[in-house]
Amino acid sequence: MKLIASLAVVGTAFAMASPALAQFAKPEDAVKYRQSALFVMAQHFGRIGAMASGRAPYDAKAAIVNAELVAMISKLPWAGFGPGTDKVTPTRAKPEIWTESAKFKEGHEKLVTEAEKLLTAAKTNNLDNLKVAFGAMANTCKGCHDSFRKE
Ligand code: ASC
Repeated sequence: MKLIASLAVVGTAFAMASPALAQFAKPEDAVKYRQSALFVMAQHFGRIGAMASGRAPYDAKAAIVNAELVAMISKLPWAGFGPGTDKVTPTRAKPEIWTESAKFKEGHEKLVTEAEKLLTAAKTNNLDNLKVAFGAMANTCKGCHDSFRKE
């Protein structure tokens, strides 16, 4: 009984320490996953950006569809930055992601919040609201890129 209880404690601790990596067969998959998610998010965010900057005509329905995808996808990449995924190349991920993990977490949590605000703004069907929320989210993207992404 004692042994089972100890194993349960170890198992729980392990699950809490490495929830992210446990989802991937190998570190290379985690890196491919996070890069893919960031790429797809950037495509949909970029379509909103085109409307916000006037490079594309404002289409309220398209803005909502893209913002829904951005809000959903914004939650995904972070699971791919688990322990042991810092040594996989090629990557522009800086070591600070793992040495300043609290700051990194704060950044990606802020991104998810900004993405929700972007969706809320898109649903107002008002281009000015969309522009404001797009700018706020773009700044959040940039903040983390400045600290945690190599040029
Ligand atoms: C984008 C995109 C990013 C961010 C960033 C904002 O559209 O692909 O990575 O915005 O450039 O500063």
